[in-house]
Amino acid sequence: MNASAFPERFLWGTATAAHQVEGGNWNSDWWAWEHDPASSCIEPSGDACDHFHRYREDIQLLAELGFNTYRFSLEWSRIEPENGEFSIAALDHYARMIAACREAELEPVVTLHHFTTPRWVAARGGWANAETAKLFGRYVERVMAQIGDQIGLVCTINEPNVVATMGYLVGLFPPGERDFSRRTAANDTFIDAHRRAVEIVRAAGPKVGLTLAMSQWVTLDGGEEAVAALRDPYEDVFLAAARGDDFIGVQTYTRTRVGPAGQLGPEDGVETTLMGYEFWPEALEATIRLVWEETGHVPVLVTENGIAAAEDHRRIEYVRRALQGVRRALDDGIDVVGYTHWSALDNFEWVFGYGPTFGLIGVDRATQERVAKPSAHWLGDVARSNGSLGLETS
Ligand code: GCO
Repeated sequence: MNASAFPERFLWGTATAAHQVEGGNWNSDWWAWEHDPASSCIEPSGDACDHFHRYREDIQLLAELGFNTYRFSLEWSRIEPENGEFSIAALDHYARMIAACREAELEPVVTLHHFTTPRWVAARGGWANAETAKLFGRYVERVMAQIGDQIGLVCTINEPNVVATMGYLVGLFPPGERDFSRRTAANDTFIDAHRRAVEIVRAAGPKVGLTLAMSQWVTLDGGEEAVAALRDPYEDVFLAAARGDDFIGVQTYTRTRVGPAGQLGPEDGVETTLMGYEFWPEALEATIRLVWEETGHVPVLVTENGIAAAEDHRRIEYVRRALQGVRRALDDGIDVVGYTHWSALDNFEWVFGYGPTFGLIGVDRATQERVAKPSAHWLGDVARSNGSLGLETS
């Protein structure tokens, strides 16, 4: 492959989410969910990676590894702990994180909502309540007033498709409901919240988009109707809502096979990851192409991609192949602006707890000691060389 086919100023980074790394996020619906015996959570998040206190060292380490970007999220339940009551201390904390990124020469990519919702919002009906879009808008106004001039890129809502589906249809995320019409209501509220946030963020200066969980759909014979039924409320409605945005965040982990009876498990003989997903790095390229077409050419930022793996060399192989796909997409003229790997640190993987390790950097759960894995050094070198080293076909 040719050296350095990546555009100048391509963003190379890693991603985290507040609740998965900060620790002590007791005021969110997820903390309550983790401690609810009715949930399927296998363990609580606890101190997580104590990133709330250790962010400076973590950001420094990411910069030393060679990255130029860090994607992280703000925790709404810290910034607005009760209805209309804003914490200046929490806002100052995130302003310090942004400043730490700037000092380390990492472009901050800031997500405003990553799965967690303040308990007081959840108590008012959460995302199935249309009013939540207005509450979210007020929070975004307050955040932008404080830090809008310090950031270049803002993701409004992380994977609203997952939160709506897992929380209101599948019952695995809070509030644990299983009702198709409640999922539709949550979709609608998320789309309204996103549109409001886009206006507010744009007025403050940064570029703005949402991020979506995407999958490479593989339709087996007779599965056409089933795949359309799955895709429409999960993907298509949000792709339509993202048209005209400054970028769209693509988050892809694997492919999904669908037959006449619906979604199928992994194909016999295909390697699986610790999440039970098929090891399928080419899914990233397929979803970038799909998103580019479906949104009418909104620039793509890969906001998440990676695997949970005990054997780190499988992560390197996965990311190498995924990035080769990104390069093919670029070669075909698709505007891919960056890649933030999921994840910087081994962290709290929601209902699955600390078992699935997605991190480039390992975290000792007792001492919080960080150890950069070989994949961290490898991807950092890829980043430093702007993709001209490390991506050769093996
Ligand atoms: C997501 C999730 C992450 C998960 C990751 C791995 O946005 O999909 O934000 O929080 O940890 O996807 O499953």
